[in-house]
Amino acid sequence: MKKAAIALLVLLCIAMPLMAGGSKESKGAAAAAPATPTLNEDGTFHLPIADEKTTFSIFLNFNNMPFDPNWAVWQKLEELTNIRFQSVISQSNSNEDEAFNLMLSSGNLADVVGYVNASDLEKLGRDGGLLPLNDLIDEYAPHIKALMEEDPAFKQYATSTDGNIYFIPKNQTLSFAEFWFIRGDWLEKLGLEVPTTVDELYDVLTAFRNEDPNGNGLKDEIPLFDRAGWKMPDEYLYLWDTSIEFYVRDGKVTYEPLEENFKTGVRNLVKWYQEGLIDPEIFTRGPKGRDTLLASNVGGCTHDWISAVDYNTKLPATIPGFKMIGIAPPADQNGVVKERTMRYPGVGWGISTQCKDPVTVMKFMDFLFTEEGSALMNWGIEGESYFVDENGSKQFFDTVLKSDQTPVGYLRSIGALYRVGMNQTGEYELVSTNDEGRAVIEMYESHPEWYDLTQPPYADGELDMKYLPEDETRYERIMGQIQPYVEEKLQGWILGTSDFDTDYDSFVKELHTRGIDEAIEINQRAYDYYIESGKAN
Ligand SMILES: [Ca+2]
Repeated sequence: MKKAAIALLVLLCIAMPLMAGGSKESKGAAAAAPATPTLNEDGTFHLPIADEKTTFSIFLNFNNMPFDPNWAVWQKLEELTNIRFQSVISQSNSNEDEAFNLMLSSGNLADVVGYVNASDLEKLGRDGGLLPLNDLIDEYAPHIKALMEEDPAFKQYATSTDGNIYFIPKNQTLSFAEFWFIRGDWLEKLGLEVPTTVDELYDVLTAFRNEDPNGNGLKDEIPLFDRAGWKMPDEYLYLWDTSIEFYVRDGKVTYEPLEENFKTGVRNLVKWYQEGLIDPEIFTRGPKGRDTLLASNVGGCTHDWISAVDYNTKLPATIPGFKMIGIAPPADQNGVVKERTMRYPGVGWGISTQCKDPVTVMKFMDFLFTEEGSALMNWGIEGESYFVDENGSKQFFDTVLKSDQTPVGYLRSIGALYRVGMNQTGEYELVSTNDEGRAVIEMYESHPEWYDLTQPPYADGELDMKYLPEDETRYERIMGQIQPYVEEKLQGWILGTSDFDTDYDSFVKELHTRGIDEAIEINQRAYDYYIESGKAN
């Protein structure tokens, strides 16, 4: 939602020409296009998809990686399908939102468009920029169609509140997302137990701060750090069961800054920061923070993806005994253990109304859901990144497992695991991680009660829900006033430039003035819709 406001303003300016120029005509063309079926008569996928080399333009910039047709996986896909995607974003571009808004304001949409935010893609669809894919899926995407029939959650995520499917999501087959990790060797060295509650965590972090676990004689440890601090400034508020977002309690949407837990959480966060338990650069360090802090032997504890244990393979050579261990989420102040982050179907890609041959693109999108397409997107190239062992199981080569990057980082560098519609099987996480990684995955998987499955997907720290079109504009306008304000206030309290208890009442008043009550109502409608559409499937 945060990014949506700017996109919206720009989109309002170009919605008219898009609607006038495109959608109906293209839809008609799609339906009328003479096309061979996607499958051969024996049920195998008909390759190549295009008889001659065909190029489509594409807008995609995942994790600051603009799409690159020269990635090995996409070279292979091109070889198999005769389809090439040419990025409309330059390789040096690192700002996805800016690039997206720029494309919208130019009025020239790429043939294929993927974006970080499902609601922005759906809005683009409703405004006539993306094709409804429902009929195309029906006719030309048998694998996607079958998955939607098998997996109602996948279909629910793909379907906009107007009933149209504007993008093919990334399907995830595992529930776990992030885990808690701590330096196990530091615990041992200081004779400490694994912390199981937020108070015990406080004691352990304090010991990390004061007792020189890295043994260099300097008080240089950064007990708690997070490479997502720049985009999820409230991630540590989860420790006190709160955040700066909406959250559902007993079927009622609440805005957490208005709730009691928020006060407990922020007061503690301020204290932890002041006492040097939290990375002083948490807001600015950026995505490379984990590499830096672990490699320099100062980072102590973090909440992150499984790749945090990859350092156990890489770092002991330079940091003897280095060991990150996975621990259960520390129980909050009420004794409840909860893990807020969960895997959910992710955003994928759609076809713009300016695309001249949507049928061919649809077939390509379907190919990624075949076994062969799935292997490429999850494992990379056979013989280069993986092999099939004598039991018929895929195994990564050391090129992947012992890469200078993390295994996931390596796979992404060849174009696998990109943010497109595909089946993300997650096997790569189990296969590519080490014993510690498998142990923590098993621990979290064996505790489904840590996950609140009644919550809508929690994406990058925000509930990911679909808004009714009439609500969406209003909602984004309100949150455009609230979100930056709250983030700024939180940052000020933590950094100590303003005092939380002095500010709180006027802060709450300001939230009401800026329309938080209406935003809660809109979210309640979105949540009720989420529950209802789930039942309908
Ligand atoms: Ca030290």
